[in-house]
Amino acid sequence: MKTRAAVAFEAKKPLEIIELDLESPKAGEVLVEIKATGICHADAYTLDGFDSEGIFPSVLGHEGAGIVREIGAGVTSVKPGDHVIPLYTPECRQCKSCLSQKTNLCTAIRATQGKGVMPDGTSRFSYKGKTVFHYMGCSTFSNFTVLPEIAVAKIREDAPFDKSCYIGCGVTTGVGAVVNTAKVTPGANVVVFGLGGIGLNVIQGAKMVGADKIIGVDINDSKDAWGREFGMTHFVNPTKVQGDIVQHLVGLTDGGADYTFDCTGNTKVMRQALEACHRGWGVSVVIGVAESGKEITTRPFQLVTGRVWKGTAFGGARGRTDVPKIVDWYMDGKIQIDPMITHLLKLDEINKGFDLMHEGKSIRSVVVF
Ligand code: NAD
Ligand code: DAO
Ligand code: ZN
Repeated sequence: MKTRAAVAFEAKKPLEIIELDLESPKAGEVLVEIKATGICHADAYTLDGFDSEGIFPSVLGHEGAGIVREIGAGVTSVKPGDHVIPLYTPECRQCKSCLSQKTNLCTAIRATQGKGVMPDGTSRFSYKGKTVFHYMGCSTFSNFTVLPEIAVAKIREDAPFDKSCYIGCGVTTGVGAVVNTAKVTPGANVVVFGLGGIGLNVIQGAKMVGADKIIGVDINDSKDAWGREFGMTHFVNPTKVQGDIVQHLVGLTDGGADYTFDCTGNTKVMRQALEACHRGWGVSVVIGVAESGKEITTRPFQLVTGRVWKGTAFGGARGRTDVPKIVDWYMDGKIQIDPMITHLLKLDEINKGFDLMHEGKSIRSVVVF
């Protein structure tokens, strides 16, 4: 079949909207009609050439929602007509990682996904007879895409696609980091560094679980109002603090935060986040993805004295199990998504979505097919 898609032919060039050839799903795969897709930093990171493992030409996009249109042989967990969210972190429920119940980092299709191909080692996309590669196993910048069955979460049918797509990455990453990775407890003091599309979701996750102080830290004053909309109780702009930002936050939290989150990807901020934790028990979670080659440092005594440094991918969520629950939280009004979708675009306008992100003018731009 043919599918309209925004294709990344090479790094640092705008996406080209063209018609691609798409093969039918093979055994264990499903064809999904993508109804909406968010534009996330990882897509920009790859398109801007920062991802040393970026593969071109490819169909980017990993934050989508759509409808199953066809299933390959042996597919049993979804059927045509089911509404789904593609998962860049699949859940096979059979590999060592899935069975451990200690991580969401399923390894079933890890090797081939990283090479831009389906589990059988080939791509379903092509253009003029030449291979076009998949991206993060999702390729949601195409109106139709093929995914492994284990990489789709079946969701309720009354959830609007232009909002639920954000659960495919940003919402689950932020809210999941609070609920699954940090396991923030009611009454806790929380500090969130970086109030973009991820940090705001950490804030609303912290509010949902009953945190007491929720302190947002951002160098951009316009994030003060954004944070408060989702439950932030205090705002700190580090560029306007007299003296050391860590000491300032330790003062605000009676000796240090119970939980801190880095949502900037800046390794200096990651250190501040760790050191702003309370001695003896504070937990700092790295969510931000740093530029390749960057390293984190702190004095080991910070860890000897009981602070815990950990990280999270996709909010520690087991996609097929947890994503439908997060959709329920949204539909039940426990979390908000609508105000964070700042721009709705057509596929032809997708490059504008990247511009808005780079200019810091959007929280989330969503392309609707
Ligand atoms: P964003 O650019 O929208 O937000 C980042 C925010 O950090 C901005 O508001 C910016 O003003 C602020 N900031 C920058 N420097 C700062 C500093 N020194 N101190 C305080 N604030 C500062 O980005 P986003 O979409 O929210 O994503 C945040 C990070 O999360 C990115 O690195 C992204 O790649 C990563 N991410 C990780 C996962 C995961 O699974 N771990 C998933 C999605 C995104
Ligand atoms: O299983 O080894 C692995 C890799 C899992 C990929 C997790 C990606 C987390 C960062 C995503 C950035 C934005 C989508
Ligand atoms: Zn698995």
